Amino acid sequence: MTQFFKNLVDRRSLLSGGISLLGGTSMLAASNSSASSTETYTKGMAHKGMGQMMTVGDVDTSINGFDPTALLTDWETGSVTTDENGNTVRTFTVEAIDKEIEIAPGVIFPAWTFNGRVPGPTLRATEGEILRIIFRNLGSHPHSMHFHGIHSARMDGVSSNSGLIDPGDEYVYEFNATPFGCHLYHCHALPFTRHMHKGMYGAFIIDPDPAKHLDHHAVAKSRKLGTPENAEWQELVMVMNAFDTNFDGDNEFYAVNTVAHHYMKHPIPIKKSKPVRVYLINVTEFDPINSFHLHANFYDYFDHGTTLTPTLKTVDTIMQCQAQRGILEFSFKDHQPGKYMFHAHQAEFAELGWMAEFDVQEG
Ligand SMILES: [Cu+2]
Repeated sequence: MTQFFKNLVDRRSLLSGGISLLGGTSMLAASNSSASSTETYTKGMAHKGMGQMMTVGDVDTSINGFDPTALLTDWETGSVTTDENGNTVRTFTVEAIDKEIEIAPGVIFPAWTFNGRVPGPTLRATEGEILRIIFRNLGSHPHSMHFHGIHSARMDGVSSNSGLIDPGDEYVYEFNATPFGCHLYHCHALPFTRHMHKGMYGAFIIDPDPAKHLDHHAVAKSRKLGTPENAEWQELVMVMNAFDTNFDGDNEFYAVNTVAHHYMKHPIPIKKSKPVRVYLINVTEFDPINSFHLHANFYDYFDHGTTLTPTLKTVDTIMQCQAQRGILEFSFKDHQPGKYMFHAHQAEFAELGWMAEFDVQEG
């Protein structure tokens, strides 16, 4: 048995027969504890629809304190002041907090979070601003914030420079918002895999300043939050993540924005008249790549979001390695209303949680 198939069986065994080990109460719809995991999987595919190959029940988002549907659009823009030189200073406050979260119905994961949620807050700024991030460690382990962006060594959030911030301590990161794009931040404490997969990551979006991009002025304005041009779009942030619930170095659950199959049970409403822009980030540990496949449609892709013209045109599938990210733009304006699926094209990831739907509506 290759390592790949061994892992597959291990993970399916856990889901079909061993979920109680996790303290969980729900099962996959296709599970059958009297059958082997392989038999269960085969029977499930033969006799049950794809729609039933998912977790049963729903996560109580009020107990989690965050709702994956709300996470799609809750941009954290911080507070804005002007310094003595007339520069815009945007300040965010981020706290590291240990927290148990429910990642699938009945499956509790001991997360380390930024601001009590996974992914952490979606920090959003405009190109050229001075950013100040006040980071407080209220958790039980030393942590840091490492931003993907351009900054000095002291602001890099790795142990050899600004260092790790001990529990109870505070550090202020400060740097300029550049380059514009779809970025991320994450804890850079070692062991890196542990701190990442425990939930310490979030989206970091820098909107282009239209005044700096007269050659692509209209596009730049549409990317800048708060403009009338931006309001014409439906913007969504999606962080592809996964959880190793038994700490064996393999993921048991996959998702966009943490909760397995959330957007299958709560499809994302889309007005067909408005174009869609997805800020997509992959933070999945243990698997080398993740992917995004859209059904019945194609999109333009902006790798890292650092350009105002697409780096890939008319594609329906892209892949991202860990920390890679990009912007997807597409439209359903000529489609019939209805449910349109999107998911990782690794079928295993989809069945273990990374499967979702848009609910395209008139309007
Ligand atoms: Cu950490």
